[in-house]
Amino acid sequence: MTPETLPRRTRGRPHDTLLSDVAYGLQPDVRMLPPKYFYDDVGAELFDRITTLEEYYPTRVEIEVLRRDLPDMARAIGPGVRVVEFGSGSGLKTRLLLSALDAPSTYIPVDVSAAQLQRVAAELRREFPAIPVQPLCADYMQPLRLPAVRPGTRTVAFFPGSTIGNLVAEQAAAFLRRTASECDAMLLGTDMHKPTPILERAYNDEAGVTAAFNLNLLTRIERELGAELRVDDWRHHAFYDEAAQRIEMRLVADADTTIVVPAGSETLRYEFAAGEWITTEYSQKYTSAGVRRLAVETGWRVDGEWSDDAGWFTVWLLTSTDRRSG
Ligand code: AVJ
Repeated sequence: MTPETLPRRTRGRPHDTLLSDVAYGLQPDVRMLPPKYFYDDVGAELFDRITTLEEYYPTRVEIEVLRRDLPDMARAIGPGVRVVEFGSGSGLKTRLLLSALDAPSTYIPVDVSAAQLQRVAAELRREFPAIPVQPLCADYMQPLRLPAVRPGTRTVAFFPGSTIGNLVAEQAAAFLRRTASECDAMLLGTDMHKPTPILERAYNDEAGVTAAFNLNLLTRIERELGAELRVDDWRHHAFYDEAAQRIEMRLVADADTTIVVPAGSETLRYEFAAGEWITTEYSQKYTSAGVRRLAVETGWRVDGEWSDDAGWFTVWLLTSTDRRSG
């Protein structure tokens, strides 16, 4: 397994692994790691802390919109729906949604972490004894295998947090096209384009929690892959790329440094000169017109748009134009 052969060998793998994605992503002409690997136990904890930071407005503002407008959203969605959440729904947003809906038939959290799913399922069953919880352990970026449903029951996807912003345009389009064939409706959260200083503050908090979240990716690679690297040689960098309308997060080498990754019988070495970087996350910001265009191009109709007064964050109700039911 030499770096030169990896792109071919890893392309289109059904199950990406940390090792294959690191071996591919650290190559000199790639230098990019998928943000999904941020969320080990430590990373999930750090992300929870990010959502409570004054600078990080998206979670707070989305919850504000949900608190105010969920009655409206629930009326538009209708009674008896099956809710499929992309992500394990550990938080307040899921509770607000399940409380607002009229007699949801089932709640299906979809997550790759079985442990996380079991925790969430146990909590929600206790809190919502009338709603069957059927966790699905899966990568929601792959086609879903949802359980069969009684004819007439509509399936509504819940994808809050602007997590869709981690996907580049063509991935987001593919994801929406696929889910339009799997679900009847979607409640989607998107973080909106806004002045650069506000966005850059949100990803460069004073307390350094976002920096720790970014750098934890290196600690994870060190621990889980037995890699040799020096975390202290790296620093967090996040900026708003106004042309692309997205936050880009990087790990920047502060000194010449090396990452050595054991891979079976081989050892992969990646050299970085001071100032070189690895891109670790894109976080796309949207305009209303942009979301509308993306939705109609991927098999959805826009049936609702709810934002805070400043227009910082929007929750959308999309209805699939790709299915007969509903
Ligand atoms: C969970 C992907 C929506 O992009 O704002 C927060 C992750 N990264 N701070 C985002 C994140 C740095 C977050 N998403």
